[in-house]
Amino acid sequence: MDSAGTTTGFTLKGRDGRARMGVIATTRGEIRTPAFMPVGTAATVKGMMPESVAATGADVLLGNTYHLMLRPGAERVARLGGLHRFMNWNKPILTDSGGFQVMSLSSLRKLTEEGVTFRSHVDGSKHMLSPERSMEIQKLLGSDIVMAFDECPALPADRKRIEESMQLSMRWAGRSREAFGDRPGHMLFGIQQGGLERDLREESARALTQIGFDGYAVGGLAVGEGQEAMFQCLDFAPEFLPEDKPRYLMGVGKPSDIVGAVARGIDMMDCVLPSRSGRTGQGWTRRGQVNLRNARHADDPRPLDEQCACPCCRGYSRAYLHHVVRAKEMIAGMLLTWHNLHYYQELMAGLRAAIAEQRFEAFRADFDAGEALGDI
Ligand code: PRF
Ligand code: ZN
Repeated sequence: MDSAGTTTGFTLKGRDGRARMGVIATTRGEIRTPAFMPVGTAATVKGMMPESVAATGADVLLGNTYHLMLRPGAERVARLGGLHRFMNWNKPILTDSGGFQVMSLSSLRKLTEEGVTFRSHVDGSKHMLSPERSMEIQKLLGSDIVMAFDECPALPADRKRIEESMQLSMRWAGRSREAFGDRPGHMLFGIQQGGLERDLREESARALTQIGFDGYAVGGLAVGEGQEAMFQCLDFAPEFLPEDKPRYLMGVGKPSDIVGAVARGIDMMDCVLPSRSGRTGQGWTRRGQVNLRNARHADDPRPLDEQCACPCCRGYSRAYLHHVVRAKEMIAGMLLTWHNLHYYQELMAGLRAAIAEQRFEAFRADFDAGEALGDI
């Protein structure tokens, strides 16, 4: 309970090895952790009605400062009652702060101590983001969990570049905290940077902890280093962060990345993979990735995943999915996105139950065996 009587915050409910299970309370409902957040970049999870996203079991969505400031504009969303009302999603929303997307999507970027100026990838118009403006936009959107404004170099990068970038992000984290102020019922997360370097991850965690946040993200991973290097970094990076606050691994990942990250003490993740790959004909199952474009599915009456209770698997055959993927019908992306998000949420529910019941390693062995078997 904070001074305004609002109950927000993280309760750790169970552990198994380094894996953790808990709940984040927000004013718009609980987020069960480990949590996977579907990505709703442009005020929509592409191809899904919000009630369908909720039906997959998602407790929280991710929104993007960068995209929404460009189109339709944060002030407009605020006039229309905020992002929840605008997109008809009444559960919690976490918004990313924009720095990472500016670096990967916009053109003519200029990075200074103050912030970053850039041109929109939509219409070439000129914009500015700084810690202060990012906090203002995320407030206009009405985000429940606000991310600090940071910067993240693509890997590989030399140590000097990673160190200077991390230190800039830590100064921006201080300015983000200052600009966010005291907003009962809303949480602010800091973002650890430092590439794959142990001492820089430690320095970053110390700087963030000193500022003090409601949660802590591990940023700067899944940017080209590969799973093995990412896991090596996750063997130390999360443990520098406070134990009693949620830890969020940004932009990860495929199901095996998620299981490996949870094993290493991560509580939250987000990724476009289940939704984006659904739109290109990919299904994710207990037996790994299935490409529905493949001719072997053309006469197959079985569902994509025999064990799945989602509307796609209950109502449609692989043959049908193959047909609508090939014919580029909208329902292909809709059904596969639904299945993929459902599969991801089932995976998270399985992880949470396994941690609660102290059988995480058995769950992980089963998961690995399923992926190793492959689709048959
Ligand atoms: N910072 C922010 N958003 C992000 C990242 C980051 O480092 C990543 C890295 N995987 C994804 N999204 N602000
Ligand atoms: Zn399914």
